[in-house]
Amino acid sequence: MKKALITGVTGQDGSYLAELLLAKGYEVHGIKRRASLFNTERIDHIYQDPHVEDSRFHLHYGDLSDTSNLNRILCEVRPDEVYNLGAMSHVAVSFESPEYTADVDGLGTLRLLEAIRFLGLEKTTRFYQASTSELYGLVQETPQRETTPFYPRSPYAVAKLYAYWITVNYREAYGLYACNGILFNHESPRRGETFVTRKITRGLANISQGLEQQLFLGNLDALRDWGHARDYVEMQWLMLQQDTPEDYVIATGRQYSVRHFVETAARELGIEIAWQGEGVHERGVIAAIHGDKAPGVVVGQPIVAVDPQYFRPTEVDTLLGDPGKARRRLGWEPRTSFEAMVQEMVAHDLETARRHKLLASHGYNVAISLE
Ligand code: NDP
Ligand code: GDR
Repeated sequence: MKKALITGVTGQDGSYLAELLLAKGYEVHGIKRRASLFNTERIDHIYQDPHVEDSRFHLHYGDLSDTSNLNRILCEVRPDEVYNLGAMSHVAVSFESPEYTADVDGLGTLRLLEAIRFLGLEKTTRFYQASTSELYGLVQETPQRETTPFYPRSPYAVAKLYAYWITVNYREAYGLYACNGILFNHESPRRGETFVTRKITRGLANISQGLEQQLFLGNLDALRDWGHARDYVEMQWLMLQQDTPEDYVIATGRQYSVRHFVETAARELGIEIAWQGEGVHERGVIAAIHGDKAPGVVVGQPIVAVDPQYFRPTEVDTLLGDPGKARRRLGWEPRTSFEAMVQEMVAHDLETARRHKLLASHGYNVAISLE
């Protein structure tokens, strides 16, 4: 039975990857952080009681900033595959906490690689690094492929640049089977609530039920290549199953604006939006309502507004990936269309909003945290 260790197992990708590896018969070990509240919601459905003898899913307390902790976990588990998905992954927050981001996202990767080397596992343990399209930042070529030069535009992207190169260096210096997956944005109903896609689907679903009035966003013109996380974790696994370790871009090859995402999600709720104003004065107003999915709104009501607090000091305006190498070498294709992904996210958040509305109507206090 193969053993895998996943950092960031409690995150969006970690949860889908753990599911995939368990389905493939792996023994899966995940590192979770200690928190004052439970933080395992995304993996609770695959939790296995450690007291049961043939349990194949094990969680370890740990942190990418803690060298001795990582050394000990690696020494105990001796995994065949390590997936380094753990990170402070929010680009805007990285401007607020640049040093922490560098420590966890940059040096955290080095700590794991050093632990593998120190324990003499470099010939037996394969390593996946969660690299990112944010490395391209101020883009030098469109579409972006494996050979496109990097130009990071945030403390997050700069930390990930170090992680990318240290992974390449350990591959070349020590013969470690190590790969960078340069993944473009990928989303799902499990996406963190403060990333723009989930913020939109959750916000509009709440508005549709009358639980919120308005959704405040930053740059509506940003262009992204959005795929589904479930499709992308398959590539993370595939990359570690080849004869030689290589780096791959994972993307859909299609690009949409944040504004288009808002319109698509609204349409799923039966709402047509008309845009008014420009720049920081731009807002989305309900132009028409179809069906009865949005009882909490009326035509003419403004439901989206731009708030400059969500602008970033340096923005990544446009990203569009070329997944040609992944298709040719690994036969990988994204399976979920943009529309199907938005539909799934809206359906999930609408169900939650309806549940909250029902609870509120029975006198329960439902606190909705806004970003
Ligand atoms: P999430 O933010 O959903 O998950 C991040 C995970 O890292 C969580 O489990 C989090 O724990 C954990 N983590 C945060 N800080 C630490 C730390 N100091 N030590 C150990 N673990 C920590 O991210 P995604 O699942 O979306 O992304 C997975 C990886 O892929 C990340 O590295 C991200 O930067 C990268 N990436 C993501 C893309 C995307 O579009 N989703 C695209 C390209 C790259 P907790 O739950 O406790 O917060
Ligand atoms: P990104 O994702 O920065 O690409 O990083 P995010 O969803 O945060 O932003 C995408 C674009 O939307 C614009 N935007 C807003 N973003 C947020 N979060 N909130 C808003 O209100 C808002 N309004 C507009 C942003 O300016 C940006 O242009 C994600 C993360 O998962 C990284 O970890 C990963 O490496 C990259 O994707 C690929």
